[in-house]
Amino acid sequence: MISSKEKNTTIATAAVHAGERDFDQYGSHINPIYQTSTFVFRDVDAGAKAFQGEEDGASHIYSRLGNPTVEKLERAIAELEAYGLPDQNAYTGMAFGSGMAAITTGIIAAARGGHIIAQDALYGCTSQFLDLEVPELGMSRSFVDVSDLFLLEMELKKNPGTKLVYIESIANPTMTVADLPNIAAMAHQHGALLMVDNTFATPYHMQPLKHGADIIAHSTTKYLGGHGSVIGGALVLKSELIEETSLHKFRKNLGGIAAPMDAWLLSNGVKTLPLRMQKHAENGLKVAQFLEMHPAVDQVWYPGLKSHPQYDLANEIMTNGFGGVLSFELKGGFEAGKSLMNSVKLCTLAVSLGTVDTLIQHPASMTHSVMDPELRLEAGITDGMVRLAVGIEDAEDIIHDLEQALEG
Ligand code: LCS
Repeated sequence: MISSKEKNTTIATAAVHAGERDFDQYGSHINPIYQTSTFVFRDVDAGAKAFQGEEDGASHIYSRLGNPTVEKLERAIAELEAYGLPDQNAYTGMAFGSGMAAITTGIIAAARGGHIIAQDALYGCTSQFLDLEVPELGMSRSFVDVSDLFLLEMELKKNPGTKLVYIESIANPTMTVADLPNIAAMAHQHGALLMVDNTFATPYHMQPLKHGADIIAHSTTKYLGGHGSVIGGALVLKSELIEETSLHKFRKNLGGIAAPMDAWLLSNGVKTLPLRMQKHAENGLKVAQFLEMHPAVDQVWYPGLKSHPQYDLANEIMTNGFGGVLSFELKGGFEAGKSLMNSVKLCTLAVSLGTVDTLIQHPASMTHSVMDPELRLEAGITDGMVRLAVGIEDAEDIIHDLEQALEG
């Protein structure tokens, strides 16, 4: 068995072997599914000992606390997010039953009782949680356009003692690329942690830990799983920060851990992440270039296009391309977008992203409909914006479908 940690491998090789440790007692090649709610104690003393070690989450007692199949996935995601870092072993992954379970548990643990400064454009449910639930849980929050570092600095000065800055490395659905090195430095200067949702970029295209982020969040539902068969989430952070924030205790008591079967499916997805992302990114760029040249299209937001406001930044901090998601607005506004979404034949009208097939959706009435409408518009999520999560079909076939739908 290759240990990707010991060998100097590429991220593609690391992904294939990520999370592996030992063979089980039968020498199973693929990680077995420990589909069990609880674990047997040899005797009462062993049970008591397992409970004494419970705080670090390492012992097997009960699958809400930890499960070997889930731990394999956790090691794999942590290895990819920390890939190439000199202190790779200092990071730990935690798997959750959904991206929202990971995000809410992480926010509550890291920012409890304090102030959070959040990006204005975020996935709709994250935005809604921060906007409406966070104040009811004894925390405060403000929203800011983090692409303007001056505004972020002002907000940090206005809220001394801010505990957490919360952003998406590539924002859903505006495709704003975060200036991670500067945002991390600024947050740290003011004593705040930086939490980054890296769902859109994945560690194949961006590794926020390398740029100073403290906590990485994922909806593993998307590219990490890759096949649209699982809802899941993950956090990756320094093991010592898990201790400081009591994150294991929060996950145990809030109860959001991933299920073994889901973790197993997700582990299979992680193995092909680089392979899939390469094709998503190649297709993403081709489709973005096609849409930008089309006479019916007003604007396209894709970090690989020169017209993207953070094109230079994206080239600096992204690796291997720019991912598979893009947003665009048609000259005919919402009505034209609606007609396009109703006319596609190969692309599927559905929310979510990161599946092998191409998905199209309307953020204002779907994924971001739960956001405060004023904040949504201020964040640049217009009523006419259409989001396309480009799949791994042949780019020419996706383009052909969009072409016929734009004519229709
Ligand atoms: N973070 C991002 C960036 C997301 O896009 C999503 C879901 C989540 C977190 C939440 O993850 P979940 O709990 O669903 O696993 N985004 C969706 C979207 O854009 N369409 O449908 C769901």
